Amino acid sequence: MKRILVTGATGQIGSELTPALRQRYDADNVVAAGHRAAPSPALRAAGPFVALDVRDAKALAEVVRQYEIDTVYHLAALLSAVAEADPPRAWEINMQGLVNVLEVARQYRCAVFFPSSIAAFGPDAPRAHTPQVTSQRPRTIYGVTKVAGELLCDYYHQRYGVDTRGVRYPGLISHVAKPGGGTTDYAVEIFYAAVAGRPFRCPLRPDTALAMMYMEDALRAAIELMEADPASLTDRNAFNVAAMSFTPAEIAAAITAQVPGFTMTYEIDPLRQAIAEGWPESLDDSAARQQWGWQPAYDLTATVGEMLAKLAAKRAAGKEG
Ligand code: AKB
Repeated sequence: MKRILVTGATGQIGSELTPALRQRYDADNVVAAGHRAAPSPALRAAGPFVALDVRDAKALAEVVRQYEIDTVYHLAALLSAVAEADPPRAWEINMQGLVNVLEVARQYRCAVFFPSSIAAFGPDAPRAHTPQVTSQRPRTIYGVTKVAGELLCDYYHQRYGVDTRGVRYPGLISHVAKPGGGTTDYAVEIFYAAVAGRPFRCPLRPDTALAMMYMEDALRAAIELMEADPASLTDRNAFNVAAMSFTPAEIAAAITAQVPGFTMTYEIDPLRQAIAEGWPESLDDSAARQQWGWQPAYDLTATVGEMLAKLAAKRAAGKEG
């Protein structure tokens, strides 16, 4: 049985990946680590929790030693827009955190999952069906840390034999934890407005298409890649994974079809707009499909249906404002 550490367990992906891993590998075998001393009562009650700053290499090594960890899902990171507000801090958290994880993985022979992002591409890469191997010249500090992280994970695999694996996530949509400080966050926030009966002010222009994915697909991608037979993996890191592509106008139309009174106006955030214009609108994920059988389950219609239903249920239970 695996012994897993999830860094960033209180974040957007971690809040859902941690319970999914606990269900699959038994709660006691999955240690949730977050920088917040007070995680949700559900996260703390459901299995081991440690307060951990991934920049603290010693504390990280101690957790890995103490819990006899053999696999790290390293999710702790700042997202694109918030990283742009303080690039040195973003470098420290996103890069130093990863270096610490890889070093501890080398020492304790752990496998490592590292999520890269569509942010690893820049404006000179093809925006449609962006290939897995193409120019990567991102213009955000977040993207720079993602490209460097992909390369570093490959380096630790080639140089030290660390079992590093990773995907490039599109914008992620989920009803559990809200994202914080990303460029694709609008595609989550729009649902909270729709369910609350509020108009939504969109920070991106109506025709800005971006690659997106529902969280259930994202969790499955991480778990399936980590469970894939290493013999079938020609690549290790930076697998493009795709699910859907839409513009703000298209998602608004899909929501209006189910919430007839819903309205959206535009208040363009120049930072987010500029970032989005440099990112892929869709990805070529043929390598992931061929090497480990990747297949998304949720398209835009399924995502909209699920998000509206889940958030409406939360709201009815008084859990969402
Ligand atoms: C962001 O918008 O920063 C993230 C991402 C695409 O990596 N959701």
